[in-house]
Amino acid sequence: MDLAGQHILVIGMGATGVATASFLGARGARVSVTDEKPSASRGPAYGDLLDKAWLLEAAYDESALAGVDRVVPSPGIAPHHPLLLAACRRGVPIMGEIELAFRHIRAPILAVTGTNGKTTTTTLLGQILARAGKKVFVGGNIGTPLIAYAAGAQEEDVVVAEISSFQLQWIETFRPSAAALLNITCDHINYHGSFDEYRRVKARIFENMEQTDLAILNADDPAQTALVTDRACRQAYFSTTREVSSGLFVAGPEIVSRLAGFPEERYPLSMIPIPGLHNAENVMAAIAAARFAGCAPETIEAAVRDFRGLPHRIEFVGEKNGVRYYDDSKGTNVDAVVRALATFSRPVVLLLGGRDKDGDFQTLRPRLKKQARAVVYFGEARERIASLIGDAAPAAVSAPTMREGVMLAAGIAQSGDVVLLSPGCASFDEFSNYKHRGDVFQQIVGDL
Ligand code: UMA
Repeated sequence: MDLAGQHILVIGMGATGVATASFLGARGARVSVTDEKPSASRGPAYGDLLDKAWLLEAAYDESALAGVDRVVPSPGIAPHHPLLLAACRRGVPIMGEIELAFRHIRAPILAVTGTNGKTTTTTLLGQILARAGKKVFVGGNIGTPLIAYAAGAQEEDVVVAEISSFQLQWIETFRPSAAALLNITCDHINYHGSFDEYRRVKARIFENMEQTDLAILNADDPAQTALVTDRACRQAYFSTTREVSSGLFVAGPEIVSRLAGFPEERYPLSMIPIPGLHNAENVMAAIAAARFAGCAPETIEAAVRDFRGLPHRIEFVGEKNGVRYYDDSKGTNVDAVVRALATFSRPVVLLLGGRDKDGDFQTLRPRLKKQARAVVYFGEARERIASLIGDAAPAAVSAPTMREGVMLAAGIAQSGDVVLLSPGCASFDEFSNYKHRGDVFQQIVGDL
């Protein structure tokens, strides 16, 4: 794609926007940039752009579109953002960062998407490939934007990319060699407008895939039924509940792999060191992609055995007076809370709250009834959530901040219980992100 001489507007100057502007500028484009934040508070990486001759700082309004050939929005810019609506009205093409990166990346891309489990699966897949001796870049929604990789030397054999629905919004030709869709449950409705639209955008990950490519799907997820059956690419399914003819499934103490083109293989479930059936799903998806990429079963098993999981995902923090504390700060939607609860057989005191994302909290009712000793509602969303499901657990209390919530939980929990931070909400009411929330939680627990 020839970018020289083009005038491109990049919206949002976070990690993606700054990397995109640098990429475009280095290829001879004139780059206008805009952000709701004033220039001075856009961070040091943005500051480094300011001396570039190709950079133009534009106002955060429709005037930014004057004379531009194309718009590249950051993933966080919602599709109904006024600037994007104005670009559509004026006929200015919109291209996502993932699309731009794809057009310049040489290595095959193994992509992972889904509402929950993306980061775990992406990380595990990266570790399996590295263990198999491949040079691998792991990036995308997990951290380093793909466009930053596209800008570099690109010496890797393979790219493992975590891809969010936000990033799929503006793709055109993006075609991963293999793509796993782990699950689709209610999330990001504020951004996409409806669950159907969210589901439609998620499924776009497969839309350009061809016969030699592999789509990996969850056979147990009703939201995925019939998503790819009409596609040209190969398909592999995974299931924890039933036998599948092409793919992987859990049978007793084993994972059975029946991938097309491979002999039947078996992996012990006990090789998976991270708890929960949802992690068996993540591992099966990673196995399918790793076998497709040429990794041997022994290498896969060894890498899975050594996998230690990720911070803030049902992470054991410590034990105090017989109560075990777990940090699942990454559990920012209701489905993640259901999954986290399902990993425990002990009574749970659940910390739920933060900034509401319009989650369907009613779906927690059966789990809370079965497992919760109490729920502590905290943060901005506490009143709304309590008004919806406050009667679902035997006890319910409420605290304005997470810190006060943890103190209440510590007072309620009895020896043998679990205190679980799995907030089902975003963190931005009190913290800069979920990592910050998890770090603070761990600090509070450490101080107990
Ligand atoms: N901004 C505006 N107007 C808006 C919204 C944002 O000007 O309406 C500006 C903000 O002031 C800020 C910039 O845009 O300066 C932020 O852009 P961004 O939100 O796209 O964030 P990036 O820093 O570019 O990070 C993005 C992903 N963020 C989002 O999708 C919200 C990161 O995923 C990703 O790691 C990174 O690109 C590299 O690919 C984070 C995330 O929360 C972890 N993702 C969501 C999720 O996992 O659920 C999808």
